[in-house]
Amino acid sequence: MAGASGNRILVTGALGQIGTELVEALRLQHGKDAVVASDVRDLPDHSCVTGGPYRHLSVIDANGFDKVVREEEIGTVYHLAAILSATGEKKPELCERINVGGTITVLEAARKHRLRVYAPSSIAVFGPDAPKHAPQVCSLNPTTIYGKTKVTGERLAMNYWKQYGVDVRGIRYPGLISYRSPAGGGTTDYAVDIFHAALENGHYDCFVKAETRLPMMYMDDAIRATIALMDAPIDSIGSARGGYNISGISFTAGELADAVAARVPDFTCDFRPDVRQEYADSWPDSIDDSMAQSDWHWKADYDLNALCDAMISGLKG
Ligand code: NAD
Ligand code: AKB
Repeated sequence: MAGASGNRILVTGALGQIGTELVEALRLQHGKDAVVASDVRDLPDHSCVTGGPYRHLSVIDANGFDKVVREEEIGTVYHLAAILSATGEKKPELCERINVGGTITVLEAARKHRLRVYAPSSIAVFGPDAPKHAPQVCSLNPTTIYGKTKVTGERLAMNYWKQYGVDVRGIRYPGLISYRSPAGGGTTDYAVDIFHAALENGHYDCFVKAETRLPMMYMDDAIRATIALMDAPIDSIGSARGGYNISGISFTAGELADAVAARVPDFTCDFRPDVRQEYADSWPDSIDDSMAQSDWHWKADYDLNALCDAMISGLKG
């Protein structure tokens, strides 16, 4: 496949939890003018808007997307725009339109303009029938709408690679924990919200049961993984290119509450499960990431203690 028409980077959904930090990391790596942040929201004071080029752009507007790719001389897209699991169950049509429709917009532009693409997947691709320690390869039968859109995204990525040679890569992120930007309507949001609530009120009502165990990861590890995958030589990328499992930390909500209580005097947590318990129960406890380890040398740095220390010192400023 011939090279892309440009060599700048476009990030979709840049004002979200991951984009806020990925744009900063990419601008440090490539220079601020080389990275165009975009989102359907307008937040004039956001660091992605004040720190470099920004375009208002909806990923379901294929013509608008094409125009931005041409005008900004884009060669690589980090496609983060999406509707996450909890919002997706409330608004299933919107979730399919943005997650599947938006990915098709990006992949079609990639085919036409010879772009490289990063399109993340999620642990939500696994359903209740998958092993609780999720392997890279197994039947993917998610029960959430969001999970179904992520399975479709992985299949689209493989199809565009096989049929058109579009270099699309992705990671099945675990629940991501960070302090710079709020979590965006997912099931794993409790693992972010608990830190804010602990420091603001000394108390948190957690919406999953104490014994709920999910794969999680500190944002710095996720950003490092994303850049490592995209920087890896094309020959090292194997059959998991549409969605590599990556493992960070696996802990229960109760263990997280205890770790927060050890750092925030008098912190208390009650567990009051709501509908999101069902989504969490359908996902694995932990992830086997041996393919990411062998293909592009992935290894997480943060354990639960390091994550809690980083969150609390980050939020205290
Ligand atoms: P987020 O909800 O925080 O951000 C998504 C951004 O997309 C928002 O800023 C929103 O305004 C934007 N957006 C929504 N509709 C849009 C549209 N039509 N056009 C352009 N932008 C639009 O999400 P995130 O946590 O940053 O997730 C980014 C990606 O990573 C998603 O694909 C998500 O599925 C995946 N992921 C995230 C996590 C996590 O824990 N954060 C875990 C697994 C996978
Ligand atoms: C969500 O909870 O929806 C996301 C995810 C794991 O994909 N954080």
